[in-house]
Amino acid sequence: MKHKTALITGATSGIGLATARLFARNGVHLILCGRRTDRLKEIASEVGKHTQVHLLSFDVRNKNDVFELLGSLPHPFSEIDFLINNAGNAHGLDPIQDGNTEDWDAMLDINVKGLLYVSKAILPKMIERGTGHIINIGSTAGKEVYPKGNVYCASKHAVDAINQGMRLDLNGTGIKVGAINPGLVATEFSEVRFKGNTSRAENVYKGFTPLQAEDIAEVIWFAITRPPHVNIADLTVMCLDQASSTIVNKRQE
Ligand code: NDP
Ligand code: 8X3
Repeated sequence: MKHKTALITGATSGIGLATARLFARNGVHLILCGRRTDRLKEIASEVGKHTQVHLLSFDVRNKNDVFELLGSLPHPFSEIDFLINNAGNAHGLDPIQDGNTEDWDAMLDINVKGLLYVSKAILPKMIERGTGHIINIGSTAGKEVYPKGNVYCASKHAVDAINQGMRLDLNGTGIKVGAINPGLVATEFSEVRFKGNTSRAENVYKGFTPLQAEDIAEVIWFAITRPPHVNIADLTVMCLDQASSTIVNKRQE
């Protein structure tokens, strides 16, 4: 592939990090985003051996930072070919009646509004250039609702709707829009959901073989390397042991 530039949100761990590594090995120039600056620097020194890297440390909830930082990207990073809207997490796993309102705010502000802010900041240049590709990382939680998943599922259903809405509104602009919806992937996701309770987090992925972040990175790579006339609009990926959000073939250990 000719030299291209990708902006990846949530590049400091999990799916975003695996995607950064894969893109770098393939020579894609990278704008890597996340809040943890120390991690961004470590990752830059690793992937910087393969490609050019620009780091941006900000919280996607901070509208001013999003528009200021993404609106003043230095050349040659200002022309973005691929936007990977990946930053996000679940916060808590509680019945709706016991839900923590701060968790609700975090999920809706990060997973939904953060994705919208970043997209709005990047879109004008893509429209001007008549080309670009947005990959929205949704979830099986955006396709069905599971017990105690309430607001996280709502945030990912919103990503599903935004993905469809973007594709409708951007039709004719030359910009591709598609969602990749993973099932269970062993990342830091559950550690964040359970607020650092590692044994509870590890338990989520015990007794079966979950997806790895690299599996999703490869699917993203597949999506962005299709011929110009092909757009992967919406793709769900689960591990062999998962049939739905609630049906997972777990061995007793
Ligand atoms: P991780 O926790 O490993 O990664 C989450 C990433 O999002 C981190 O890089 C984190 O960076 C970033 N992030 C979180 N909050 C913010 C914020 N406020 N501002 C900027 N960046 C933020 O989880 P995953 O890799 O699993 O998650 C990536 C995406 O995949 C999410 O959208 C998640 O919902 C989705 N997903 C995950 C699945 C799974 O089972 N793991 C399944 C389906 C979808 P930092 O903390 O440095 O800011
Ligand atoms: C992450 C998958 O099932 O933990 O989006 O919600 S799940």
